[in-house]
Amino acid sequence: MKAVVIVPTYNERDNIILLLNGILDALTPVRSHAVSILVVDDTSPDKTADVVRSYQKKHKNVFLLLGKKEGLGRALLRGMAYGRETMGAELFIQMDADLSHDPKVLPEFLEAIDRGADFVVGSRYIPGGSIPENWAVHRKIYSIIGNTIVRFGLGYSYVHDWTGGFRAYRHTYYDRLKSDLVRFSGYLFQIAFLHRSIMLGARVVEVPIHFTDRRFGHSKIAPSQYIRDVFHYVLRERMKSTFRSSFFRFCVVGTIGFIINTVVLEGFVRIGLHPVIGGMTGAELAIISNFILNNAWTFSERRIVGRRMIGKFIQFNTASIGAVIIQGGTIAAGTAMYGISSYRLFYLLGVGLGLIWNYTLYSRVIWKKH
Ligand SMILES: Nc1nc2c(ncn2[C@@H]2O[C@H](COP(=O)(O)OP(=O)(O)OP(=O)(O)O)[C@@H](O)[C@H]2O)c(=O)[nH]1
Ligand SMILES: [Mg+2]
Repeated sequence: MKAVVIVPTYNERDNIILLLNGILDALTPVRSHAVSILVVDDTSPDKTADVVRSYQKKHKNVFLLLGKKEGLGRALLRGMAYGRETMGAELFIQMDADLSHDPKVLPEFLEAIDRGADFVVGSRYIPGGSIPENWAVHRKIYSIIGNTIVRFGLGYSYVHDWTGGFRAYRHTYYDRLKSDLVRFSGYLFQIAFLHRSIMLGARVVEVPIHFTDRRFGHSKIAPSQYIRDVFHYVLRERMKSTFRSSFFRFCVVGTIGFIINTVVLEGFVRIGLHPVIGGMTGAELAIISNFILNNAWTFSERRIVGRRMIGKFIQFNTASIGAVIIQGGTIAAGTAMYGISSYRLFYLLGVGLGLIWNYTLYSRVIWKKH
């Protein structure tokens, strides 16, 4: 596979040669992939680019892409665009230039890809991996808390390291996500790229890494705001996925149906009819409302249209009759045992039981996935 190692740099002149040597040493024995290196430098004032240019004279598979400083996320995207358009990259490897990422593990990344991984994550938080002992306590806390919020907040707890920048991924994830990713910067870029790739079905494999503190130069990423940004991301994504989830929509539609059902029941009781009749009529009207709203919204991606709707409505109604019978039966049994005045309690119980019945039939039968 044609692989491109993308190394973003900003003022890394003291590190870059050591890193390039390390990458070439580690990858020269690898035969299964044709590897090139692309340094994406944001015209560093310390003239990192000059050092790379002189290195290129002896190493034909080292490339340099210059740009203006727009942050790490943008630099990576620019590097990947160049990798795809000019270098024919099928696989990207991403690593920091400051010697925090040990190139010796690169062959392991490639082996994971060969075994079918789509997205390899260099992980500090699995057995065999580590964060620097000499990191200040606040930095350790930021990193651990940030990663824990993301892991459990997004609900993909099998991935342990979300914010690191030592990764390998197939080009498809860049191709499909590039326009979506421009709005994320810094650590959020790393989180969003991995998260969105997983949502597209990427098989993630973590390889343990020891993260060493940078030896030369200065850190560029400020931890301030970091936890807040991570928290906002997780919250926003969670709300989006909840709103999109069919069970949430089913509950909203069901609440509307419940209101219709209740108003009819109470109206019938008030004009002197038996609650069983009120309950069943209300339930039927709620069924009609549920069918229309679930079809238009809850299961919109499996929407039933045209003449099939008539047949489906009959099927839906038949299925929902189960809920009507459950509700009527619960009210009948309850009021027979505890007197007519207890009907509200058994109405609620019947609604609860009917809800389980309905959701199961709607998602498995009426709007079943094909
Ligand atoms: N091209 C480019 N590279 C950047 C930019 N910001 C950071 N980098 C590079 O991205 C990598 C990671 O940045 P670092 O500053 O090391 O961030 P960090 O690893 O979180 O923090 P320290 O290791 O403490 O410095 C390094 O190779 C940087 O040179 C940027 O705006 N443009
Ligand atoms: Mg670093």
